[in-house]
Amino acid sequence: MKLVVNIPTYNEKENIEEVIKKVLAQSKNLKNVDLHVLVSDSHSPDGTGSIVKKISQTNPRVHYLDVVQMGLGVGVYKGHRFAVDRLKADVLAQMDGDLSHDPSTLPQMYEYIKKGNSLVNGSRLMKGGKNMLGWHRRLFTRGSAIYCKVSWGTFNLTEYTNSYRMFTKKLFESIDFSKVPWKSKTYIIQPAFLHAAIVAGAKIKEVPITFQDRKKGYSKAKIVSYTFEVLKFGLKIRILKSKVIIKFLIVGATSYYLSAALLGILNRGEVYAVPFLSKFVIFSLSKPLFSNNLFLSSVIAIEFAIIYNFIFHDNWTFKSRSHHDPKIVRLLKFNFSSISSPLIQLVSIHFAVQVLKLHEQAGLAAGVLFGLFVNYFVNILWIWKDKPAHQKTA
Ligand SMILES: Nc1nc2c(ncn2[C@@H]2O[C@H](COP(=O)(O)OP(=O)(O)O)[C@@H](O)[C@H]2O)c(=O)[nH]1
Ligand SMILES: [Mg+2]
Repeated sequence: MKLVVNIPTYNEKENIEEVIKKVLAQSKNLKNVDLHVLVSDSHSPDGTGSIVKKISQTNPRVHYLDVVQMGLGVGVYKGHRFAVDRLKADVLAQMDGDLSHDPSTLPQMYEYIKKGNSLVNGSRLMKGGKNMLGWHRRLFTRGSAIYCKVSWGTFNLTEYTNSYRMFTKKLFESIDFSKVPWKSKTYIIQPAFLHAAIVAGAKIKEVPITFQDRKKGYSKAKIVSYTFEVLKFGLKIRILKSKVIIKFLIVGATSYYLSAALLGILNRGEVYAVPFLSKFVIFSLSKPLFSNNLFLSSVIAIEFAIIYNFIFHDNWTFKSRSHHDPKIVRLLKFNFSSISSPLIQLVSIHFAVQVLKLHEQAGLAAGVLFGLFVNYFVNILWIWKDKPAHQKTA
């Protein structure tokens, strides 16, 4: 089993030799592991490159890669790519090149990989973890974690902006890097890579780590622009996640207006601009189509709404989800599940009036909202289940 620890660097001449030595010293705690170190350097002007190249000439476990362009994400992505393609790594790890991360956590991370996890995330924020940076950096770490948890909906993960991690080659290969902003000049690669791993179906385990402040050299973090990118990234994910719900509500609202108009035409021969305000007649026939046959008109209008909803949900709202059942089965399931809404509304109206002594409209409003909620989940858990298998990456 070959493990390559990728260390992205920019101007780390005071630290890099000691980091390499300390990582390789973990060999004794990593039984049956062929441990290698790769330094992915952004052409540091301070001579980091020549120090690493010199070590690599005498130690075959040490490798140097000049990624040329600036950016932590460039070092991370190109370094791992090189580790997989050229060094034939099976397992990949990454850590900072300034001794902030303690290499003695590597064996524990590796144990979790061996147990079947595809990514092990070092966390300063879980029980046992520590962050020894100044208060404003601790605030950034903690604030980002809360923000990412809420905007991504990942309440099981505690840490998002750290870069001490280990993962399998298989996971790395299953990530779509065209969607990861690895060329950015901020450190957005750290949360973005984690998110991409989640999307790729990673099995994640967190381990507590202590993050020491660097003793030598200087920090290249640009916290203001990094904060801005973390906010932007979370917002993008939230919007993408909300898209399906927004489509679901648009289809529901338009179907209500169309079926209200149809009911009016069938039952009375009139369409109101606002469904139940007869003052605003916008269309009128000389004679209703089903001259006051309320039952028949209602059934037709309701079935029209169900079919309308089905067509749009099938082709638009839930288009990217599984269409595993034949169309007729999906339509029948949808018809069946649509009955739940009026039933919920009926119970809700009676419960509001008779038990809670509230207005009947309050009962209806609560019933409509609850019915929508139930319908949405029945749709995604029963009719348009999950993503198609070919879109699953791990
Ligand atoms: N390849 C590469 N590595 C970088 C770049 N900027 C920072 N790093 C490395 O990323 C790691 C973390 O950077 P650091 O400045 O210590 O940030 P901090 O720990 O958040 O204050 C260190 O190993 C840096 O040398 C860059 O532009 N390219
Ligand atoms: Mg640092």
